[in-house]
Amino acid sequence: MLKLLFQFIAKERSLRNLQKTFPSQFLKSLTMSQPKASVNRPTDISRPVIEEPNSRIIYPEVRKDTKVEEMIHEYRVRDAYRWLEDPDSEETQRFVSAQNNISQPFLERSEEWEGINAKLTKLFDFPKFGCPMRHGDYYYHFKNTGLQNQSVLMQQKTLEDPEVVFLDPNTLTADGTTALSQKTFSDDGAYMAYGLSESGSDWNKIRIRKAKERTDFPETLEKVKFSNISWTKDNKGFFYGRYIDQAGKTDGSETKQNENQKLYYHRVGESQDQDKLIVEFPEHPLWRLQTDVSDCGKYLILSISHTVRDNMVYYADLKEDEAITFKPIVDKFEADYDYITNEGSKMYFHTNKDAPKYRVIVIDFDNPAEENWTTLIAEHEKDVLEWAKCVNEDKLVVCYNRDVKNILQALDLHTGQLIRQFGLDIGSINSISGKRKYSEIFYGFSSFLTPGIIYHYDFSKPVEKPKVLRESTLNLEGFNRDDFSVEQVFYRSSDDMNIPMFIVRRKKDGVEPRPCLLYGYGGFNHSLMPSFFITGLMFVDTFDGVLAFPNIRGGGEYGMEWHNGGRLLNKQNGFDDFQAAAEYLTKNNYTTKDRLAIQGASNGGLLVGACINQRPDLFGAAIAQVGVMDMLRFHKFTIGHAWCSDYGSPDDRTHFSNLFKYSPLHNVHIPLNPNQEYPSTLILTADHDDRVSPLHSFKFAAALQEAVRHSEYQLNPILLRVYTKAGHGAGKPTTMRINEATDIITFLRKTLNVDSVNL
Ligand code: X98
Repeated sequence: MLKLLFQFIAKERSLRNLQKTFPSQFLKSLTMSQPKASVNRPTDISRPVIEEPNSRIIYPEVRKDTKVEEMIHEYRVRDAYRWLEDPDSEETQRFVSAQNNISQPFLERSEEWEGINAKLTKLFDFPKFGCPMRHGDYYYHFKNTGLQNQSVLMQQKTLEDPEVVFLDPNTLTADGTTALSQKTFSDDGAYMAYGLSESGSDWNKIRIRKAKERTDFPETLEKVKFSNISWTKDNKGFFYGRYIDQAGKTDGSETKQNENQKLYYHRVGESQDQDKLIVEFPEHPLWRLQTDVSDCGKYLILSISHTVRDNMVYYADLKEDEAITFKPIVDKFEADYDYITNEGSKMYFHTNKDAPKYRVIVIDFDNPAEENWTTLIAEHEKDVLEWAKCVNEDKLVVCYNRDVKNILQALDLHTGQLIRQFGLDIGSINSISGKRKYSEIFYGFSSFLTPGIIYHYDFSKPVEKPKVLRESTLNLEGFNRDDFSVEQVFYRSSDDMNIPMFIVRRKKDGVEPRPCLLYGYGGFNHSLMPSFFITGLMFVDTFDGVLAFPNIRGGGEYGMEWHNGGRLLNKQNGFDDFQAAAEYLTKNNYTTKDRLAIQGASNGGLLVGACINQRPDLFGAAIAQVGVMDMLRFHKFTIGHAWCSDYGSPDDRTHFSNLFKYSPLHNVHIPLNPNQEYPSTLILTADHDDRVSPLHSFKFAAALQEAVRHSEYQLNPILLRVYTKAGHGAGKPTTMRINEATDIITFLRKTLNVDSVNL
């Protein structure tokens, strides 16, 4: 088989090139309908796994509903697996069981699983810390002793005092599936409003805890989603957003579109039905609302979004016993504006308005016309200004992204002049805490070989250097970080752009090629920064492998131009960049096709899905986690409509035809020669993922398995694993994280051409 593949690799052509050789009519039928041989087979999706002697997997028969066919724009679109969009139907549940009945024996019940799980458990088992935060009379920080399912929020009088448990989510459910999803303290630190999320869902239940007594008020606020919490400075209550009208289930397993978020004010100690409606926009059901109470306490700043980029800004004066009436400051969706702080009516915002690499501007709310806006920190020529935070009365701590490495500085709030540079290794700032009224700050740093360092700096002691307050180190016997190297290379894209890529591997000369894990995201203005990635490190250590992190277009690594270069009608650029990374790694002898695995989650799951359709010849294995796979219908479920800023709307003809070209579900092919064989593919999703509904993975897996079922060229397995009581990723208990990582590494061990195994 391998020899055959090598022969055909000489004739490598992209599938998009290859598609040109087929009549388009034929391609449509490949993607939309199914091979005739299986049309009349009985639906039997509950039978046990059968592995044939040559290891070909017999996939469950999945019903194809040929009646579901629509004309959208001028395209005739069949959707044979539309029925899988109903998470509650018995048939969908049988599909899930049948898929797990294949994937679980292949993964968890294989002989490799236990050993890999034991090593991953050791890798995860080291103490982890969050940044301390000062609120009123106490400091708080998150701590995980190593294998606790959820990190525990600790409270201390001073940084030297003994710590006590303030809130331990592990006590809330035995399996650790209730997570502390957000928390915001009142200005005086007397109360903490906190959100709990169950089974990984985006839904939150808000409760309020007293700092001194460490007990809760009786009320619980429900139907809260995509909301921050902003306390009024009188410490009596806070603003938050809720979807009060959402009917039916709201446990995260539903797919219903989230509409009509409304802003409420909650007074501590009262029940939720007494909450005051502050503002709603019934004529704009998709708008989402976030608020800031200004540092001076006099203004309520309302940020309105309808996608995941660009927001409008309104504000209201907060006067006791007066109605809250908003006035617009920015009334167009054309840029991002993030409130930083204010001095009287002069409001500081972090924005990309006329500044693709971001700047800090000052808007005087008493004189808000755009021509009167001033720039405090001008856009940098090369570096992206990721965020700015006001501390110690008159300082701004700012974080830049320079060629995918973070730079941290303190600037003067009034002049923008540099006050201090905080030296950092190659890596990223993953947390910051500090307040305008306090002189001290804490910041968290991590990188590929650095699990986490918490630094402490006090502006009242300017001659002192930042101190390491806490540092996490791995406990794995025989693992020495000095044995590994991190390098950054720049490779050329197909259209001659320079794409950065981090490469992590054991320092060892002359032992190439090696197994390689290529991880990507490429979207939503999100930068894939050097950070601690346990699955990746496990891959490098266990298989003597290479971990590659390319910063493909669509992300925010070089600001809006980089983002725009890989979104909407340019989305294909990100896929091409990822494929070019694979070619760079094989051409430069880091790896070979049969040792190269790709991995991505969420928008990165889409990346993986698109790439295995377009260039199956490039990869040996693929892991697609919680991916967006149906690009013609993503906007219909939960928060999917908000992603039209990256993907375009399927309701628009031009965008529809662009989406149709790369939508993983609609570009599945039957392998007709060895070059078209799909890599071994593991599709992962979870039953409470209400960010990217599991229906995307279900439909894609069903279409893939159907397409390869009778292909003599497809020996690589295509598996779907659906986790229970889990969501998109945030708040996942450690046990589940370890088990998922074990499934991934087991899959790669079994399917990639790996010759060295260090377990
Ligand atoms: C989202 O969909 C973000 C969703 N989201 C919001 C807002 N708040 C959130 C709070 C917690 C979790 C998610 C939140 O939109 C929000 C609320 C009010 C105003 C503005 C925003 N994202 C994309 C995602 O998850 C990528 C970036 C974040 N995707 C999944 C894109 C494709 C796959």
